[in-house]
Amino acid sequence: MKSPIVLATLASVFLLGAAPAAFADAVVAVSLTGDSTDMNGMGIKLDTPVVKAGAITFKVANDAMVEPHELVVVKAPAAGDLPYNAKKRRVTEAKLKSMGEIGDLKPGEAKDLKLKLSPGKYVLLCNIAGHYMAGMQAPFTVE
Ligand SMILES: [Cu+2]
Repeated sequence: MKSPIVLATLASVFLLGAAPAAFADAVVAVSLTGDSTDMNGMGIKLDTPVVKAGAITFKVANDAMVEPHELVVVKAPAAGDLPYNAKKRRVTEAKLKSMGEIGDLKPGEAKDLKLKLSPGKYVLLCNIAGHYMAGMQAPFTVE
């Protein structure tokens, strides 16, 4: 028979373990897809495009076969498209407010990006040359 102390300890471990769920961060699953052998397959898929403001964990997976990808989170400009350098085939990040990024994710690799975001419009993108225009961009809203 277990002693009351053991039971109390088990109960408190359970409660401590369960408590954070009530204050859980928003979690967004992000799938980076596509290989340069098939630029049409390039994309960023989110399991939700809208979350509440606060701590947000992006669970970012590179689901490509051979292609490295990255994930950059920027504040969307007030109007119009993101500034783009056609020669470099990249978004001009210096002209944007970057909120955070995960660089150089290898195929099959997954990492978490934890950010605190206030309400507004954001864009998730991969800024490896050519990937943004091939479809690696996704709007994201924090409300
Ligand atoms: Cu990419």
